[in-house]
Amino acid sequence: MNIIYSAIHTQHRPAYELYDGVRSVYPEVSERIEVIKSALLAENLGKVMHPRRFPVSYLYTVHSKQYVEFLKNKSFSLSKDDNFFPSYFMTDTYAPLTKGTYIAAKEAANIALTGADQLLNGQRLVYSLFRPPGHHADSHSMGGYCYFNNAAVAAEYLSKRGRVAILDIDFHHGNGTQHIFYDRSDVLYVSLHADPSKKYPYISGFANETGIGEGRGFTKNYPLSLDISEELYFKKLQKALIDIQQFAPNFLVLSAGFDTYLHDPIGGLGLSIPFYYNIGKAIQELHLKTLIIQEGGYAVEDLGKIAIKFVKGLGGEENE
Ligand code: OKP
Ligand code: ZN
Repeated sequence: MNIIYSAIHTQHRPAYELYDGVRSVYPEVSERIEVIKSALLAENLGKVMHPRRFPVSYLYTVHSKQYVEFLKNKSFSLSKDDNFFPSYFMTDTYAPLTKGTYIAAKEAANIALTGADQLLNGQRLVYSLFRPPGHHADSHSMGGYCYFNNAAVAAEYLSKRGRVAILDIDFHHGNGTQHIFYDRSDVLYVSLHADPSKKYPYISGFANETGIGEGRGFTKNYPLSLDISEELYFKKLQKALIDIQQFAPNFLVLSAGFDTYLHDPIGGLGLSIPFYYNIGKAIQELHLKTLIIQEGGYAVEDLGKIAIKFVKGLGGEENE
């Protein structure tokens, strides 16, 4: 399995987030990605490849030019240790800008696009391994550690060549991804996540959000109770997989967040490390060309073990 990776992510290093206006530790750290990369390599599950550079116009397919330029200019204008909270183009106070934010976020999109390209060139499974994550980033706004919506950029690119299903298994609902494709019938968005009446992003992810206009029926949300068992989680996952099967896509974009893990410091749905094999396996049984897109997961010490199980379930070792 190809693992698309670049060290540029380390340039994005926010000092803190604001929780109800109070500074608190920023869990979306560089080690997350490094730990996953080392673990997958140690288990011989893949080889690292570097991304191509795509023109910035690829971002304009899902984000407004005003938003992209704002982010770029603001980020470049900052000094080395600034941790800036803009008053515009943001949905919450969990996505500060730093000097390296634009370059890292742009590189994340390059990694997602490079992975998508490899699916078009015949790969069955590719892991686009990057940070910052993307699924909370909307067409005009950053939020929840996300700046550019990497899954959406990749899905949009793939949608020119076939039908695309996005399966989002991060602990948090991907409000940005949902919104970007909300009125479209050629890209299905299916998400399993913690009940948004209890957990971030609060504003969306309810079961009655199913799409609009032509997109009606092409958004599916499975909000989950915080004390869900693995057994019930698996049943919900199977429902989500049936939705995808019925849609009969050519490509699967998998927004893979590992913050559903039992010991995750900000998420935590009680899922154990071995259970990620079962999740991966169930998804593999769809037999779709699959692009793994990194979203959340903050239990740094265990992320490597989780990623190994997940990739093994997905059949990553059968690929060279
Ligand atoms: C990003 B992703 C705890 C509050 C956390 C923001 C969550 C962003 C999650 N300090 N709120 O979906 O993993
Ligand atoms: Zn998350």
